[in-house]
Amino acid sequence: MKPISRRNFVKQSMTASVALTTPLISHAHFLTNEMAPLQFTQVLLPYPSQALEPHIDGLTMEIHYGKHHAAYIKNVNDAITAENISYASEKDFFNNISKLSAKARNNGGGAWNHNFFWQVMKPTSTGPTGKVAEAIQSSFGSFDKFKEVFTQAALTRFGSGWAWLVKDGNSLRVGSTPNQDNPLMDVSELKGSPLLALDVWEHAYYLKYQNKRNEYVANWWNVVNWEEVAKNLSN
Ligand code: MN3
Repeated sequence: MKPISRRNFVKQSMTASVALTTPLISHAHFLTNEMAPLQFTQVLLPYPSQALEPHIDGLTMEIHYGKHHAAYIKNVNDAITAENISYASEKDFFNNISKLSAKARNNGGGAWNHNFFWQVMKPTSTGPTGKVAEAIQSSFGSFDKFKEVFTQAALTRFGSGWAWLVKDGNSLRVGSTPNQDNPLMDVSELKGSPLLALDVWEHAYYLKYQNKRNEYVANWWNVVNWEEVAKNLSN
């Protein structure tokens, strides 16, 4: 091997340091991209649109997911761009929702709530087990009592909105929110970490149940994904 002169050594070190700098620059660029404005994305429907029948019909699911939810996603992202909203996460976005426009609030809620809703449903519900069953028992006394309280929240929400089961500190609570508000929003009376949600907008049930929200809610228990609720509880 040819001995390296001091001059050559300096030259080679400089080349090496340039080479080292290159990935650092592209890494910095990557970080900059990551801090680009928050964008909401629509989750894939975890099952075919007919999979929740007979409790929730396929056509309702197609319109609900493909039209209503898709529109919330598009509109919240439009609002984020138009209003230069620059929160780094969905959590920060909802934490500061009182400072944002009605368009951002309604569509941001619509985007997030439906992403959550699709995932807390599945074709065959098995009922709560393990820690979820224990938490429901200790907060509500029994599963039947919890169902009664949740059903009441869903039926007494006047007009459009959502019923929720949330974790609030060490206990579980049930409540409802109007329109597309959710318990992550700083404006929400009901606060906590969402475990389960039910959409009680007429668009969620009208084709099959018309004005009978009570039948929709009663049948919806057959499609609750308790494994997902357990996952939300452990987060
Ligand atoms: Mn809906």
